[in-house]
Amino acid sequence: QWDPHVLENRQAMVHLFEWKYPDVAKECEDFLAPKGYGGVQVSPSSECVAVYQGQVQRPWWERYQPVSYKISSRSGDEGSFRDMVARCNDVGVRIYTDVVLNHMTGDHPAGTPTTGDSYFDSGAESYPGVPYSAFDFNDANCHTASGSIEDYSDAEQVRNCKLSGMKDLNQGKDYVREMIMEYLNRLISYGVAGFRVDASKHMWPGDLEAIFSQLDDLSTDYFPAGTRPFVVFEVIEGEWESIKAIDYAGIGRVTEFKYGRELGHSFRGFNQLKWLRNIGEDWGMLPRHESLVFIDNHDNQRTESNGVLTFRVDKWYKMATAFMLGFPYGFTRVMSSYYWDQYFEGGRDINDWTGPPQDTSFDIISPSFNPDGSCANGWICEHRWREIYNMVAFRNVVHGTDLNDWWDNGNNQIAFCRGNRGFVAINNEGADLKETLQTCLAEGTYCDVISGSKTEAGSCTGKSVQVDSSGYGYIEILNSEYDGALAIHMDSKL
Ligand code: ARE
Ligand code: CA
Repeated sequence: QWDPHVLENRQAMVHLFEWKYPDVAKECEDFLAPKGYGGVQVSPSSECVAVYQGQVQRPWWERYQPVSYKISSRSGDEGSFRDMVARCNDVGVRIYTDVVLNHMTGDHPAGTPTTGDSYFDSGAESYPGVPYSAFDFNDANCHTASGSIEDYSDAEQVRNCKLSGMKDLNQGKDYVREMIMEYLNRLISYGVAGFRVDASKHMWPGDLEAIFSQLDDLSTDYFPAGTRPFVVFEVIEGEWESIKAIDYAGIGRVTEFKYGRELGHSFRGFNQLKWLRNIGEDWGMLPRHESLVFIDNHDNQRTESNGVLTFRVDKWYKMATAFMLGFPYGFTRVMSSYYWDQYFEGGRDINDWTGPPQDTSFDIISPSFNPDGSCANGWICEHRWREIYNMVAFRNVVHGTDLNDWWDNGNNQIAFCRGNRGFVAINNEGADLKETLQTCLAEGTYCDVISGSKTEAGSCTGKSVQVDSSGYGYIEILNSEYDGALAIHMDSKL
C-alpha cells in the first residue's frame, strides 16, 4: 500500500486539480505518457453538494462535501471516469482518486442541489444515496460544546468531532465500513491504482487499517494478481498537536507537509540552501519510502501558509521543484493549478474559493494549449512547464541511484550528482554561479534540460555543458538568467 505502481521509468505523479475526466484521458495520451509522468491524482469523484452561496458560486471546495458515493461531479460521470482510467492505464499512466471518507456535507438548506440525482437532508443527517442515516455519524462520540473540533491538541475531538461543521461519519461502525469499502472496491474494479484519503488525520488509524487492509486487490486487467492499492493519507502534522504523521505510515504513504514548507523557507531566503544536503529523515521527516512530497497542494497554494511556494513566484517555484525532483527523497507529486485573482482583505484572500475556469452554466472549461505546449484559458498547468517536465524525466533517468558529490559555496549555490547518471546545480544567490564542478557523468557534451531541451535531431535548445574525461564540467548560472537551475543527465547527452 506504499507502492504507487508506476512503471519503473516513470517516477512522479501530477495532481490535475479540477480537471474533467475526458481532458485527463487525453492528457495521459498526448502529454503525460510521452513526458514520463507515472500517475495522476484526480479531484474527488463522488456526488457532492452544488454550492451557490451569495458571492460564492460553485467553489472548488464543494467537492469535499459528498452526498453519495455515486460517481458524479463536474469532472464527469461514471462512464467518463471509467473511460479515463482505461485510457490512462493503456498508456501506462496510473489514476489515484481523491476520496472523502471522513464526513458528508456541512449544513445546507433543504432542497440544496447536488451534482447528481440524490436527495439529502443535512439537518436529519440523511443521505439516502448511500444510504446513511443519523446512526452512522459521530455525534454521540463528540464532546465539544459546538460539536465541531475546537482544540487540535486533543486527538479524541480531532477524530470524533466535526471538521468545519461537516457531518462526521463513524468509521468504527461495520455498516459505515461496508459502505466505504463498496465504494473503494468499485473504483478498484474500474482500474484505479490507489487513493488519496482526504482528512485522514480526522479518522482513527485503527479504523482506516480495518478498511484498507480488507480492500480488494487491484484489477488484474492492468496489474499483477495480488497487487495492493496504493494509499496516501492526508495528514497535516501540526507542531503542537498529539497526532503524528507517522501514526498512519503503517498502513500506507503519508503526505509530508514539512518538505514543501522547508523548501519554501529555504528558497525564500530564510535558510541557506547548503543545509538542504540532508533534508528528509534527518530533519525529522517520515522515512522516504512512506512519504509523499510536493512543493504546494490545492489547499496551501491558497492560504500560502508557512511561506510555501506557488506558481505565483515562478522562478523560486521552478528551482524548488527542480530540487525536489532531483533529490532522492519520497514519492513526488507535481501540482497543476488553474489561475484565480487574489483579493486580500484583512490578510486573507477572499477569492480563495474560486472554482476552475467555467462557462455561464458553471460547466468546467477544458484547457487549451499554446503552440509551445503551455496551457491557456485560465489553466496554469505547471506540469507542462519545460523546467518541470524535463525534471520529471531527470528523476526517471536517475531512479535507483543515491545522492553523491554534493557541492555548495557555503551559502545558496548548490550542486549534486545522482550516481553517475545525473547532475543538478541551483543558484539562489544574488551573484553568478561560475564553477568547474564534478558532474559524475561520462565525457561528452550535455544539454541543460532547464534552459532548453534536447531535440529529436540531437541538438540542444538551451545551454550545453562540456564534461571532461574526469567528469568535470564548467557550470554557469548567471543571476540574471530566467531560471536559477541547471540539470544534465545521461539521456541529455548530445
Ligand atoms: C467549506 C467552508 C467552511 C464550511 C464548510 C462546511 O469553507 O466555511 O464550514 O464548507 O459547509 C475544503 C476547504 C474547506 C471547505 C471544505 C468542504 O478547504 O474550506 O469548507 O473543503 O467544502 C485541516 C484538515 C485537513 C484539511 C484542511 C483544509 O486536517 O484534512 O484542514 N484538508 C482536506 C482537503 C481540503 C478540504 C478538506 C480536507 C475537507 O485538502 O481541501 O477542505 O474535506 C493546521 C492543522 C491542520 C488543518 C490546517 C488548516 O495546520 O494542523 O489539521 O488542516 O491547520 O486548518
Ligand atoms: Ca472524523
